Amino acid sequence: MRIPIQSVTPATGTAEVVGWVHEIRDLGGLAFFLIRDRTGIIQVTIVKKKANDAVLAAAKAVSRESVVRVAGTVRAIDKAPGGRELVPETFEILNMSESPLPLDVVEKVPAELDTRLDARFLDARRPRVTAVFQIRSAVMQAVNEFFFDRGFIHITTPKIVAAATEGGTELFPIAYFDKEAFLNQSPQLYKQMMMAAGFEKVFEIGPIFRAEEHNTTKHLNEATSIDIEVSFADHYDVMRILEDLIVYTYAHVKTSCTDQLANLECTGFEVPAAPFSRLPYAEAIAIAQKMIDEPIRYGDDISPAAERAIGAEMGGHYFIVDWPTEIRPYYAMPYEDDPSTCRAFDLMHQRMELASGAERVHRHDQLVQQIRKKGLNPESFEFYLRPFRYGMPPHAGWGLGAERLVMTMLDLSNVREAVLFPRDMHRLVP
Ligand code: AMO
Repeated sequence: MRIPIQSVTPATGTAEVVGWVHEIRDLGGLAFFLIRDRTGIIQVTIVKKKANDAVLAAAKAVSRESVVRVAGTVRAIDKAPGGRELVPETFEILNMSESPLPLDVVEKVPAELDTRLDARFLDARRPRVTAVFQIRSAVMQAVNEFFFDRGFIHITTPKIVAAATEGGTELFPIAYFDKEAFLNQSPQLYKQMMMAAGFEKVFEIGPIFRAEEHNTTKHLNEATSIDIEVSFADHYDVMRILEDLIVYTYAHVKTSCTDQLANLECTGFEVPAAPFSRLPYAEAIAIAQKMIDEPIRYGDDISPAAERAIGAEMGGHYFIVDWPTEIRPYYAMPYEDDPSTCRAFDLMHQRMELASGAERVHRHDQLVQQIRKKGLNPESFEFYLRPFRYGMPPHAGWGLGAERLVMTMLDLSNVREAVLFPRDMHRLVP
């Protein structure tokens, strides 16, 4: 019976493993094969004088990255990975790989990201890349646990929609029979509608589509958004949920992904401490004005350079709060005493924005007015506005980018590293 390579020890006595031929070293009388599965690597040692003919024939024929099944005796040896080696009695080629490989799986030859993404199935065989996606999976597990533990209802909302959520320009139009339709930019309108349904606490993890013509290291045209909406809550309440989630997720990764973190050399991996600081937007702008040359004024969006300068000053995770109403979406609730600022926030990591959220406008008349103020037509939002006329509770929520969360957690240089098959302006295949 096959066992995961990670569990093979000299104490096992004999073992059968399946995996890929990671490396081949033929020293004449002696041949070494490294066999890799998703759990680890084991050395297979063949002493040619002692091995049987079938083993010798397979060992001679096999190419790198072929799939093999090897069974034999396990022996302790200092120099091999994991302090053990497998001396085979059988060596079976399950599927031979072509040569040369489009990408070197052994990480001696660093490849360009584009080459790696073109051959993602091979790239993902590299232990470092496997580690990223194992950690991403652990992040998703933690996020789901966190919300289920707190009584959230998991929802799934449509990705084919009739109207823009976040405003007009960044939409992908699609052919939908005889109707005009788009890929959804955010579950925003639908998660809010579920507050009118009385669901009270909902979460969704799903794709969002942004037709942004940004070719940067932190923008994707298809991203994964972790969204929540909570009734009878204000923006402070959902900020606390957000920082608790970040802490919970980091802590889960720290305890459940020690091997993967070691593999990625994330030696300084630290679980952040909540509460995160709350920096008013006006102060964030003042920091940027001090630190960078480009002109920036109160009421401007925070530019990438400003984001970096503020991040350098603040470090770690922090919130920017009390935004000018003018630069936030129509659904953000203005403060009663000063409607020029609103109950919106961004969660920042030193390197970039991770999440946006707000307490929402829940009164129908005020919402219609705010939609008009943004130059949008309330008629195209009728399906969204309707629930606000029949008992919409006060509510708040946020959206957190899953890829940016993983990227900043693991200090990856490009957000594409955190996506199996990224979609950007130049990449639609594979
Ligand atoms: P926003 O548009 O700020 O807010 O998106 C929320 C978070 O989603 C991630 N994100 C992206 N990640 C990679 N590439 C992109 N192109 C991209 N666009 C967004 C970011 C961002 O912080 N409806 C609101 C949320 C709310 O108020 O509940 C919204 O979508 O990490």
